[in-house]
Amino acid sequence: MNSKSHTSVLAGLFCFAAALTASPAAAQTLKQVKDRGAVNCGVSEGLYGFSARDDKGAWSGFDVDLCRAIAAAVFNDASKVRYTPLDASSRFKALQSGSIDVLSRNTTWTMSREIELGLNFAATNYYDGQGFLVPKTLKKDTALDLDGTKVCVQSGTTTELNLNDHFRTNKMKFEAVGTVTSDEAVKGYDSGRCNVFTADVSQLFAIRLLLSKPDDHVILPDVISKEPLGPVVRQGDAQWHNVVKWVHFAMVNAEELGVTMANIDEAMKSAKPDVKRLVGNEGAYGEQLGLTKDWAARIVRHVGNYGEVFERNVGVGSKLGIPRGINQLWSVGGIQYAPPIR
Ligand SMILES: N[C@@H](CCC(=O)N[C@@H](CS)C(=O)NCC(=O)O)C(=O)O
Repeated sequence: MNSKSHTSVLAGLFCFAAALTASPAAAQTLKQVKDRGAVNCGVSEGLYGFSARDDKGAWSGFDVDLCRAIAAAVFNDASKVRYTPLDASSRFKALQSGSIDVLSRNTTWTMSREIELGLNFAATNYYDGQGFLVPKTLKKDTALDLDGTKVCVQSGTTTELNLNDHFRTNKMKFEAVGTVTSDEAVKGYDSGRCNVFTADVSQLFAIRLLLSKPDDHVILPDVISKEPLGPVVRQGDAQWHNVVKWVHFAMVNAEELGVTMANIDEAMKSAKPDVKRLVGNEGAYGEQLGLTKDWAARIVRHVGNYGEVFERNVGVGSKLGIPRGINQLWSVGGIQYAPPIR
């Protein structure tokens, strides 16, 4: 064997070994999703505005729309999603076991959830914080005025941990009424088993709507924690992680560029370089992701840009009526900021 062919045999072996290490069994999610013809998405059991089912069993909401956006990008069809409703305690096991491909369920990005549980948060699609809901008759104005209260809280959440920190730090006593499902927590609060309800503020807006007399309750102005909420994937599959991450970034970039459900067809003809890259008329960004060139245009066409999704599901014009606040784009004073497609 001459030295040239020796080198090429070695190179061949090296490539074979590299190919083996580059595609472990875990790094197959996108292929599995395509073969199955649907994205398996874990959502909450029912949180109006975020993930809720109507009488016909159809899912909608802000978290549901992230699942739909992934399906739109992969299949050009936002309905190709299988939903698994999960409570707070079972959500991570469902992801670890592979029974879902992505968890899109008002889940807070924390260090231990990535490092200890072997998961990756793909993005923060809702910057939230923990707050308190109280009956107006309790006459409490701040979160520092809750000494001696009974607090309903869902187990297996960051909420439970922050609650303990807050009361301990401020030398207040409380009785925690822990529940497994939000339904139990809502019933507990509505029936007076507890006189304070704590959750991420976005969830308090949703829960207040379920009470027998929503107008008799107020969300206190204080926020006691940072709750960056976003979609989660398993570690070890960079391609799928990138797909979920860039689906979110595409929606934020589309809003920033003024590309909407209504004008997506005009945007496909735009001469602006950054719009051309977004909709797939310049570069091969979609193909490099394992998708098609028009992946981002599909998302906007079927689901909308980030602002459209926010306003439709939870914004001031919706039943929830949540102001956009820090979830505004960075260019108008918020902190939603997506790296550019280029
Ligand atoms: N963001 C927090 C809290 C998430 C959470 O599960 N909150 C409850 C508040 S009620 C909820 O959304 N429950 C809905 C459900 O269990 O379906 C976390 O990730 O731990």
